This record gives sequence, C-alpha cells and structure tokens, in this order.
Amino acid sequence: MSSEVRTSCPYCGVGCGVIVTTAADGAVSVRGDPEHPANFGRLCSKGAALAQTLDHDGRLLEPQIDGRPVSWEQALDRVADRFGAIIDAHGPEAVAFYVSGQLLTEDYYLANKLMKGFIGSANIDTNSRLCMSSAVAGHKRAFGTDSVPCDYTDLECAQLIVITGSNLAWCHPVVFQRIAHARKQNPDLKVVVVDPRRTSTCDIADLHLAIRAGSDATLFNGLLAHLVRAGKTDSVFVQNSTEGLQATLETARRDADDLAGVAERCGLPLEQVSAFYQLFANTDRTVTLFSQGVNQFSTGTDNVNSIINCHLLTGRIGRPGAGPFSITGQPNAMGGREVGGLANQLAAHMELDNPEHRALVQTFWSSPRIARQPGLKAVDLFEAVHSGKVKALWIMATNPAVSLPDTNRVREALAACECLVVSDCMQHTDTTRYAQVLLPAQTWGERDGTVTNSERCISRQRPFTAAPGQARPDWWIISEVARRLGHAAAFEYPNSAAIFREHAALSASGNRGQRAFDLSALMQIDDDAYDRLTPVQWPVRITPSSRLFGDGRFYTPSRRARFIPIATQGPARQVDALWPLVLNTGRLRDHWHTMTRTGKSARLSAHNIEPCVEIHPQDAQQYSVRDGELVQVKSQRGAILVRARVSDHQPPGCVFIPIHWNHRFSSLASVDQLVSAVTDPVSGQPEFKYTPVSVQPWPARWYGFILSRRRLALEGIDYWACARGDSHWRYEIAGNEVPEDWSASIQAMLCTLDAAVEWTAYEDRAARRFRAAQIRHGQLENCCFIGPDIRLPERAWLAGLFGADVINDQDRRALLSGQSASGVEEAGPIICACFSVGRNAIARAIRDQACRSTAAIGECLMAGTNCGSCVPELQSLIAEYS
Ligand SMILES: Nc1nc2c(c(=O)[nH]1)N[C@H]1C(S)=C(S)[C@@H](COP(=O)(O)OP(=O)(O)OC[C@H]3O[C@@H](n4cnc5c(=O)[nH]c(N)nc54)[C@H](O)[C@@H]3O)O[C@H]1N2
Ligand SMILES: Nc1nc2c(c(=O)[nH]1)N[C@H]1C(S)=C(S)[C@@H](COP(=O)(O)OP(=O)(O)OC[C@H]3O[C@@H](n4cnc5c(=O)[nH]c(N)nc54)[C@H](O)[C@@H]3O)O[C@H]1N2
Ligand code: SF4
Ligand SMILES: [Mo]
Repeated sequence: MSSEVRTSCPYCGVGCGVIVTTAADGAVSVRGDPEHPANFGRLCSKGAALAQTLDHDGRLLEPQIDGRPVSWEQALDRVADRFGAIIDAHGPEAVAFYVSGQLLTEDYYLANKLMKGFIGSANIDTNSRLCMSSAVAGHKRAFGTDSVPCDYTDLECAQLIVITGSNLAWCHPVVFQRIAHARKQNPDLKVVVVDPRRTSTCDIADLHLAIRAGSDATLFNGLLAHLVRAGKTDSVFVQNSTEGLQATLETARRDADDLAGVAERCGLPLEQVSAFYQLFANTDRTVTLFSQGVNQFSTGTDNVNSIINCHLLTGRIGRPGAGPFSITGQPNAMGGREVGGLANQLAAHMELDNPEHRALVQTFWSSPRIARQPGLKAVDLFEAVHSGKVKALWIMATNPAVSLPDTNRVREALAACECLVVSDCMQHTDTTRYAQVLLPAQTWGERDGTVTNSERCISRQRPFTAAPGQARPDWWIISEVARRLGHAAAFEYPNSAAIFREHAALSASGNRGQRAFDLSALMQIDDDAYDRLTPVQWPVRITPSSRLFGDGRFYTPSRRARFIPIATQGPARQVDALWPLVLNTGRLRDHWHTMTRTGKSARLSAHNIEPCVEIHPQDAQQYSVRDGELVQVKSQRGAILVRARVSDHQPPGCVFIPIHWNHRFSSLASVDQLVSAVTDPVSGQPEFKYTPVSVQPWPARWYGFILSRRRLALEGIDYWACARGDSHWRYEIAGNEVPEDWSASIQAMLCTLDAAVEWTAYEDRAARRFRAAQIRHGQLENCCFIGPDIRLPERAWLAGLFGADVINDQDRRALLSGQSASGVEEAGPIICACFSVGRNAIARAIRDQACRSTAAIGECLMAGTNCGSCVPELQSLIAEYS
C-alpha cells in the first residue's frame, strides 16, 4: 500500500506545497500540491528532485562529545552544565544562540523563549540577519510593523512588476513561473528587471536596467522626485495615511532631481531611466519585488525605504496588484520574524525596548527574567566569540563557517570558542568540525511543525519517514536543555502542536489590533486540527480582517506610514587600482546554500559542476583570464581559486561568484573568505553584494579529473572541486607542481589498494599526460585523466560506465582513451535537470531540427516540460543558436 503526505518544500520562501508518495516498496516520489495556494501544483527543479536527497548518507546519527558518540543524556547534560556554569560565572551575556530561517516555527519559538525569557539575554540571532534584516528594518521604519503587504495574487493582477535585486527565475522559480504565466494571460503586464547582471529573470523583462552595483537608492530617490513632478502623488492617501513626505522629498530632490545625473550615477542610458520612470508613473497597479540585491548592502535598509517611499507617495499599497514586496529567502524566514528570532526583537512582533511588551511577554511566559536590551547581531556576535566575550555558543540549522562574511575570522572564532554546540542533521559541515558537542537533529521529511512563506502563509511540514539513528526534533532538544537549566515547567511540551498553540496565544495576548501579527483564531487549535491545518495567511483573527493596510492604517504610534528621507551613499568600500573589480555573490538555480542537501543529487549537481567566477570578456582580456582556466580571486580578507567563465551577461567591472561551494565540495572556493564584515548600521546586514577584489590567472601546470565510485579525501591538491554524479563522484583537479610519480600520487589519493583492484595506467611524462583506471570485480572503480591544459576527454561517456554492472571488453579497451569506441554524443552542461538534457543536445535541436520555441524543444527532447525551471535558459539558447 502506498501512502501520501501533504507537506511543504524545505527550500525557498515561495513555500510550495508538495505531496510525498511512499510506495509499498518504500520508494518515495514528490509532486506539487495542486491545492496549495503558493504553487497550485507547480514545482521547480529543486523541489522536483527532493526524492533524490533523502538518503542517510553523511547524516549525523548520534550525539557526540569531542568526536565520540555519547547518549542523549550525556550530551544534553554537557550542554546544560557548560552553559549553566558560564552563565553563573560570567552572566547571561556570555552565552548565545545562532539559529536559522530553516528551523520550524515551533523550534524557533522555543529557542527564543529560552534565551530571552529564561537565560535572560537577547543574544540570539539568526542567519536571517544575513538575509531579511534590512527588509525587516525598512518595514518597521515605514509601517511600524514588520509585515509584508503583498501576496502572490498581487503579482497576477498587477500591470507592472518591477523586480529589483532578485534573480527570481532561479531563486523563487515558482513565483517566476506564475509571473510568466500571468504575462501570457495579460499582454499588458509589463516587467522591469533591475540587476547589474543579465540573469535568467531578464527573459521575461520588457526592460532590463543593468544598474551600477549599489546605486538602487539613487534610482528610487530619482523616481520619487519624478513622480511628484509628474503629478502622481496620491494626495488623499498621503494626507490621511502617511507622515514625513516633505523632508523626504527635499532629500530626494537634493540627491536625485536631475534625470541625467541619476542615469549617470546608476550607469544607465538616460532613455532607460526615463522609460522606467514613465512606466512606473503611469501604471497604477505596480508591485516592486525585491530581494538580496537590495538588502545585502551597507545601505540595505535605506534601499528598502527608498522603494517603499515611492509606493507610499502613489498610495500603491494595501490594494490588489500594488505594493512593495520583499520576497523571503528561506522556507521559514518569515516564521523566524514572527517569533522574534532576531536579537533586537522580542516575540510575536513585540519590541525589546518597549517596557509594556517586556512585561506582557514575561507575564505570559511566567519567566523569572526577560532580556532588557538588544543582543548581538550575527556579525558582532561572532566578533564577541572571537574576543572571548561570548564563551558558549549554540548553533542550530545554519553553517556560519561558510555563510558569514570574512569566514577566515569566523573560523578562528569557532576554533577559539570555549563551548561550541552545533545541532545539525549532517555529520560533516565546515561548521560541525569545530563543535565540541554535536546534536543530531531531524530534518525535512522527519520533522513536524509549521513554516511561513513570503506571503505570510503558514503551512505545515509533516513527517513521512522515520528519523535515522538518534536524530530528534530541534524543539525537543531545546526543551531538554531548558529542563536541565532548571526551567522544566515552562518547557513541558508533548508535541509541536502544543508549542504552536502557545505561540498563537502569545500573538493574541494584549494585542487588541495593535500588532498585525495575530493568530488569535488558532490559539485553541487541537492536535487533530493542527495535523489537518491547511495553508492560512496571517493575521488569523477570530473576526476576519480586511487586507493588510487596506484601511490606510499602519502600526506606528500615529497609525500613519512614514516616509524615510534617504541621503544616498555608496557601498562602504570602493574599487581602486589594487582592488579594481566589484565582487557580487549569489545563487545558482539548482543548489541550495552550502549544498548539504542539493549536493546529494546528481541531477541538481549537473547544472553547474564547479565553482566559477563569471567575468565580462573585456575584463577577462585586461586581466589575462581565459575561459575555463583557473583564476585566483583576492580581496583584503583572503584569496580563493575558481574556474573562469567569461560571459557578457556580466557587466564590465564586476565579477560574480556563487555562494554554494565550501570546503566539503572544493579546496578553496568558499566565497565568504573574500567578503568583509561590513554591515548596514540600522539592520546589521552584511554587504555581500559589493566587495572590491582583484583577479589573476592561476598558473596551473596541469589540469585533470577523477571520476570515482566513492567520495575521496583529496588532501594536498592545489585545486579540487567535487560534484555528485550517478553512481559516482566527479572531481575536477589541477596543480602547479608536477609530482615525481603520477601513479603513486594518484593511487595514494584513491586509497583503494586492495587485491581485487586492477590498475591500468598510461603516462607521457614529457607531454605531462597521465591516465589511469581501476576496475574492481568487473566494475569501474575510479578513473583519472591528467593533461597540460584544460583540453581533456569529455566526462559523460566515462561517467556513464559507472552505471554498468560489468564493463564490457570494448569499453575496457577504450577506457584510457577516454572516448567510446562507438562514439557517444556529449550532452554538455545539464540545462534541464528533470530530464537531464544537456546544452549540446539543445543546441543541436535548435540548429539542426529548427526548434525555435521552448515548446518545440520540449516536443523534441522533453526539456522544460516538467518543472519549467530551465525555460528561461532554453529561451537564451534559442536566441544564441537560431
Ligand atoms: N536556487 C536557489 N534558490 C534560493 C536559494 C538558494 O540557495 N538557491 N536561497 C534562498 C535564499 S535564503 C534567499 S535569501 C534568496 C535570495 O534570492 P535573490 O536575492 O534573488 O538571490 P541572489 O542571487 O543572492 O541575488 C539576487 C540578485 O541581486 C543582484 N544584485 C547584486 N547587486 C545588485 C545591486 O546593486 N542592485 C540590484 N538591483 N541588484 C543587485 C545579483 O546580481 C543577483 O542576480 O534565494 C532563495 N532561493
Ligand atoms: N557571499 C554571500 N554570502 C551569503 C549570502 C550571499 O548572498 N552572499 N546569502 C546569505 C543568506 S541570504 C543566507 S539565508 C545564508 C544561508 O547560509 P546557511 O544558513 O549557513 O546555509 P545552509 O546550507 O542552508 O545551512 C543550513 C544547515 O542546517 C542543516 N539543517 C538542515 N535541516 C536541519 C534541521 O531540520 N535542523 C537542524 N538543526 N539543522 C538542519 C544543514 O545540514 C546545514 O548544515 O547565507 C548567507 N551568506
Ligand atoms: S520554488 Fe522550488 S525551491 Fe522554492 S518552495 Fe517551490 S519547489 Fe521549493
Ligand atoms: Mo537568505
């Protein structure tokens, strides 16, 4: 008998509903939930590949102290003893939690309750600091509440969608698909994309503004001034529902009154700026959707308010099809904001610096104390760990050794931390290696609770499989530590439903319409109803309320929204002769953050198998960088080694490096080693999108690759990057020293010298060429190809041999040539992850079979016919090869 469970996707903030089917033989398949309001059945490539990531390979299966397995009792006792002792000796400010938008709301609620209400410090911060904090701060400044005024249906009824600082096609693909679909239905819907790079998102753009990095506030200040000039002020709304326009307008005018000046500072042609301004001015139903290209600046909060100002001026907020729409990154970034996961919030959207709120929360929790002042924000928190001020740190569901800025320093802090506890579901991450205590957490598919997506919609995550080993829910782990710290009564929960009820009750407590975040209608939800809970958007009041801000009332003391004057400033550091290029960082379509989950999927790994730096042809020429070769990228903070990808999608003067690679997947490609810990003074969000760097070719004396049935520990190789393939791992390698004895060096790396292994090798020392293969019980175990440059055999045929039960004689003979005797066409990089269709096959279909539409390609190759995430790339390929 097969069974079905409705749950939601563990990746991005779109928050798609998925239906997981477990067949009688245990095989799991995943499809989009047709009834979920976020996706109505759609999924992207990552969601569609979820079933491929469920194995227990690499899972953390038991609690550990100093690398040795221990019982839960021992591990929890140790955490409580160490935290307790440090609090006794140095006070509550000497301990901290660093948590994540990937926790469930119930976990998050408890972590916050324990730290702020029982330990009595506000030293709990979250990776949302790196992600949404500028949007949070911008919302609070403007609306007096951190509430996103839009939902996805607004995108479908808008007439203009401005997408700025967001690569929606790759990072929120289902929302992107919804917009693409809406555009087909409504040819009058216009899309403007503002991004220094030409991304896949630009494929639905009527206008792409390749803005100079860091100049968004100038563009929107200029827009504000223009809107007033063009007579687009909604005087009634401004009069009744806002305050502060005059000062804001004066500042904007001083800053950006003249169109030519704006165009010049934004690095844009005048006609484009003017076309954008006119479009915005003349389109009433406008949504401005923004993400990290806006938030991740030292001026991130100002950037956000510069956008909101334009919506307030035109009254385009609180109505269908209009509003500033900050789209969230992580599956539960929004839930974290609800429970007060940031160091400067309390809980249920209450404020730490408000004595009434403190009293209310403390009474509600019956807690012995309550934090009185904001705690340390992420970057400062790790600095305090570095200096020894914070002595005990508990990290949950995040990988700061990879994802914080200046990770060399973060790693020093982790290494020096007196008591480091990490709860994760994986044994080996760049962060877990520093932990003294490791706590095995349940993960997606096992855990049970709720998450809230970008449109404030609360959805259930439900378990459909048993957790392996000793893995436990995060909320259980937190409550057990709380109990041991002497707070048993306040942390007695039979299940996650009980925590959710308390969270809902707190949101209702003393609310009386003063806080937008209100779940009063859910505070008595019983366990069955919680189990059955269908997606619901907050506020969830007993008397249903109208649309958020629909009545023109906000949550400031005056109930008016605030205009915020923005005096534009550039990024914190400018490029100069030594550091001449701007480093921009971000995401790829098929990987998720530090790859602990997506790195398990061969399908997802095939889209981009290596860490690359994208660089404009002009810059490549100037710095002698050649496509496909290795490049060293340096900043004041560190240096990394990545493959060059020369591309005119990149603007001159800027390079782009994805964030995903780390020491588990590459020798030296973790990009946050380069990024400085510069933050926004209001939000504390780091400037991830703007780091001055230099690039130079790296003098490789040889390039090569290894395909191996097993994961290898490639110590001592200058460059390596690994990717999961079907039945094998692929390693791209390079070095600048040629070993004395290739056979010995490679065999040492492969470490498979058992008697059953047949080893064949070929070497041409003068030409710096070496090839070798190992066969074990008739199956290919490893193969390795080395040459003097990047011209090496294609990997596809060799990779395919790992799928064979026994290698046939013909293939065996051909093995060291690296080419099939019968000839196999190379697929090239995989564009369609669902059907593994490569770039070369698509190019051939366009050229040779005259496929001139994505539908034609779909018919011919199936590409793009399942999740649709690759459609924008198919469109680019049609343009390129037709
Ligand atoms: N595939 C995939 N999807 C994800 C994630 C993932 O890891 N992988 N992570 C999720 C998370 S947590 C987040 S926060 C979101 C992030 O989603 P996004 O914010 O869309 O993703 P990023 O790639 O970080 O950056 C967005 C864009 O900002 C642009 N940008 C850089 N500088 C500027 C600038 O000065 N102005 C403007 N206007 N744009 C600029 C970059 O070129 C980039 O294309 O994605 C979520 N979705
Ligand atoms: N340069 C640069 N750096 C960036 C960014 C950027 O754009 N540029 N973006 C920033 C942003 S927006 C974000 S959100 C961060 C993301 O960065 P991180 O949060 O550090 O990345 P993840 O890989 O998502 O880490 C999640 C960890 O939680 C574990 N995990 C998964 N499920 C569970 C669970 O249920 N319980 C527990 N306890 N653990 C679990 C995973 O194994 C993994 O180790 O990166 C930030 N860093
Ligand atoms: S868009 Fe993709 S990654 Fe995001 S929630 Fe939906 S299926 Fe998951
Ligand atoms: Mo994020």
